[in-house]
Amino acid sequence: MNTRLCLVEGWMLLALSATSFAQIGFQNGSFDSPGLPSGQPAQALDPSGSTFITGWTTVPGYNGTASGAVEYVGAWSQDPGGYCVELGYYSGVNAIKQTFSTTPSRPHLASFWLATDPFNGPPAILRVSAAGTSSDYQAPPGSGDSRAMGWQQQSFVFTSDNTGSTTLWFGNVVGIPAIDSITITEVPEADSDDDGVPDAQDHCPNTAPGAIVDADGCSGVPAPAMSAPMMIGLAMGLILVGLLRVARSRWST
Ligand SMILES: [Ca+2]
Repeated sequence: MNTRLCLVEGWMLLALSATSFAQIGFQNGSFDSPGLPSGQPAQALDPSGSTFITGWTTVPGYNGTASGAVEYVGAWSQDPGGYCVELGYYSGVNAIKQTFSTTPSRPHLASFWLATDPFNGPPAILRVSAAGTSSDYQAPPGSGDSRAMGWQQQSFVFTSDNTGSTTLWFGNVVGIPAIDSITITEVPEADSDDDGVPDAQDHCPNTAPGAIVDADGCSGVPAPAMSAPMMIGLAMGLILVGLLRVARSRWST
């Protein structure tokens, strides 16, 4: 293998390792499965124990009770042509959850879109929880227009425990929050010298940029003590001093 090819492969590996990757076990974050028969705009689901929505189960809400319905809604989804879910419909308390595999003890980012039922105005409050962490989110007020719900994107960060799986839970605390388009991303481990070996496993945490490294993150070549611009500046300074000395010696003779 020639050196150039090796370098290209090294950079490809670096690029791959620097890219966070979607959580493979998580499914149907946009609620578009199973869908509803043509002409049916919504389906009220039992507030606990329904597995109608692919990958999801309806469960008791934040206070341990399950009432009202989880509403599976077409037409006003965040993703055009799809479906979304409304929690706490109507004047109820309920939640949905999904369990999926996760790399142990890694930070994860859950992104989701949030709105309030357009015809039940006061801003809804949604609770999200996973792996012992939970956060509340206030949605914008109901817009009164199902075609312009005022969807807002939100982020929830959690660290997976050491069991190899995580349960993500969404429930209403106030009103009727609508949720849609959920994605889970594992946050890549810190890699200060960007050599593709995470800091926790890197025996040489300061390798030169672009160096080809082994499994321990070592290249055998120490990092330069000075940056390239500093070295160029120093070289130019030395040349200038040299020229001044030559000029001075000429004038003094
Ligand atoms: Ca959707």
